[in-house]
Amino acid sequence: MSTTSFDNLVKAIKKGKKVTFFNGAGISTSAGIPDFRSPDTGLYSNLAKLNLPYAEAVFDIEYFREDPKAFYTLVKELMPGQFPPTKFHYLLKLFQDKGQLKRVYTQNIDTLERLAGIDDEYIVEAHGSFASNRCIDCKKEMSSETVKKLMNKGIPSCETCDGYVKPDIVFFGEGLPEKFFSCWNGDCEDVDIAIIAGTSLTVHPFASLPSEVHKNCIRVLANKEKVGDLGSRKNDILAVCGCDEFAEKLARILQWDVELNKMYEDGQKKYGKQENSTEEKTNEIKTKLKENDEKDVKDEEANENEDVSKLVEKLKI
Ligand code: CNA
Repeated sequence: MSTTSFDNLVKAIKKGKKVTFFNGAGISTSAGIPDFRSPDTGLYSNLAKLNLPYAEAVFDIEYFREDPKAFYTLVKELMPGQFPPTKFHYLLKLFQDKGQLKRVYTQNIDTLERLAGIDDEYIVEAHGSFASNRCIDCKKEMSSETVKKLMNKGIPSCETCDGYVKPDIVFFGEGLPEKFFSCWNGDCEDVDIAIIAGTSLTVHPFASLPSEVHKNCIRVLANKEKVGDLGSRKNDILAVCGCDEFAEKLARILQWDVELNKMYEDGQKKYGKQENSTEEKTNEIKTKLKENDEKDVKDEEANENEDVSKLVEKLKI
């Protein structure tokens, strides 16, 4: 990833051109959420324990009707609320703040774009999200709180018709949300800069979006491997690297790095796992030692009192 290869991208951004993002699971792996297809760490390579007939069955609506257990085992691992947004997510937020975000098309269901502060009008969750849930038969909605409660007892099922309930994430065999089509119809001709990140570009129709943008569009791939037809057009830029590394590099060139780091650190404090600081740990240890010292003093006093009582008893005899 050389700096000169970024020249056209940086010039276009400085001219005020807007950016459209096309995201996949790879933008969230550094937050701790596994993607589908990375060897060893991806969900598909870790599904053996679920005894599925084939890996994709876990997100297949017909298989879910037969046996929803595998899906709900995974849900516990993927459920939002456990993961903080990454540097890449905050790069999108920076583009929004600068007025240069056109749209974020995401295949992700983890809602981390929202958590990073991207407004609803910019986000197209092509494969739905965990934000809402409904019965697969009568379509009655169920709140996420109720789903979480019922999940502790087994598979959530509808209070009205007893059908299984699932989050509104799009399974194989289901249609994409209307917003995906309406936004893309309007945006398609109008994408000047496309950043395609963290996706294997294998799930259609999403996978074909980057090839539908106009010929003069600057298409940038930020991914650990080369995917799709990226690299086949003269304006294409290939950044074959981690998404966060890409975000850091672009922010540095645009001199947005201080803002990016601040946003990321604030996000870690707000949504990251709360590791106690060294100072807090030292204070905890000091408090424990003090408590132990006080207990020792009390024990000694108790022993002394016991000795005195025994002596008094003896003297009585
Ligand atoms: P995928 O097929 O698993 O591909 C991920 C791609 O990202 C691969 O090309 C990897 O090489 C690449 N990659 C992984 N980590 C990084 C990284 N740190 N930096 C750069 N590149 C990286 O996932 P897709 O998104 O292409 O597949 C579409 C599926 C995945 C959608 O239906 C999603 O719903 C589904 N999914 C979403 C999540 C999530 O919401 N976080 C997690 C797992 C799967």
